[in-house]
Amino acid sequence: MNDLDALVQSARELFARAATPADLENAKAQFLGKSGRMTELMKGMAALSVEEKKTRGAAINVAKQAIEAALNERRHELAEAELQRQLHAEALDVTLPGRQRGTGGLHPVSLTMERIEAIFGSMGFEVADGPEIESDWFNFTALNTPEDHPARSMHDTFYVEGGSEKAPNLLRTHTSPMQIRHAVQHVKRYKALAGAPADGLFSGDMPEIRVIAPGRTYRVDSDATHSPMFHQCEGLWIGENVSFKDLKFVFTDFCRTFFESDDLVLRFRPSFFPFTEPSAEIDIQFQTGPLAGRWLEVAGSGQVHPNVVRNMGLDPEKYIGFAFGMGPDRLTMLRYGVNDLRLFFDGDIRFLSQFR
Ligand code: 2U9
Repeated sequence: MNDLDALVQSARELFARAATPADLENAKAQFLGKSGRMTELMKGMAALSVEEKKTRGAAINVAKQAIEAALNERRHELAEAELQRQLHAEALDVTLPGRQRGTGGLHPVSLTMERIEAIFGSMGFEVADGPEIESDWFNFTALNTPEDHPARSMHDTFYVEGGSEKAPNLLRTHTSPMQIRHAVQHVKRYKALAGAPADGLFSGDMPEIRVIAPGRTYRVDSDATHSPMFHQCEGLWIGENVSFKDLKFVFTDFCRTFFESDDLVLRFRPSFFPFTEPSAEIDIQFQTGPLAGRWLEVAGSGQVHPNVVRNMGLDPEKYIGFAFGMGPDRLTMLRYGVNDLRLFFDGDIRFLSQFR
């Protein structure tokens, strides 16, 4: 191999090693630049004869063209590689599914609340609303809860700022205060219509009170079956002749509709609540399905205590009725077979989206 072939060879090798256009232009300067190898070769011709200059000149020209060709080839290669890199980086997979706006859905406990409202609505119950921060009076005193009742302790109830030491504010521990508020408003209206005194016990005529109170409630309690925030739905039916018979009928109808089970059986078990007397726990039993045969506690209930009827502004000799209270969280667990209450409040979309 002569010196020119060797030069072309080394140019090709150096160009091939250039990884970027800038590398390549630097490599080019070494051969074709002002003080590059080609210029050196040309200078070297000065000492040659005219004849020798002709052949050497022609040979150098051929070598120069070969180097330029190699340079252009490598330029194209690098440009093509850059193009491929860009195409790859900006690649669009047209077979991927498009981005869609996710479909939202109601929380499973909200679905239960809506179900409860619809079922009791069909039986003529109104839906009450009211504050989550309550006064001691509406949450405890009006509901016949004694001053020294354990539920009033700081261990069980979240007390909040505002109010006084004798009448503190708290996060409602049940939804009953909404029913007291509703009943007081109801009675006030019919007292006024009858021209009865606003502060006495009313024994005139009025339409029945039939109301449910669904909502968030709070207690100092936290484990697999208790959350510091939980839901309740209570119901109240007050009239002149409303008895346990009506409670049994209404609640049986509710449970069978809610669980879509016509042969579901109810059991009333004696119990105690300050606001009802007598009181009963309500258990249900499915005849078919995964829970068949077991007694499951679903609600508390009772005939409203005369002191509570008085606190509504009504004469308990004339007006009587029943109340019940249930936990929609627990009803949701039973309906869908969920075994941990905390799943409802963790906000994990993989769990929640199953109820859409
Ligand atoms: C008024 C008068 C009485 C509502 C009642 C219960 C029994 C009861 C529990 C069920 C599940 C609470 O969330 S829970 O643990 N509730 O056992 N609630 S009677 O009694 C009332 C309500 C309002 C004016």
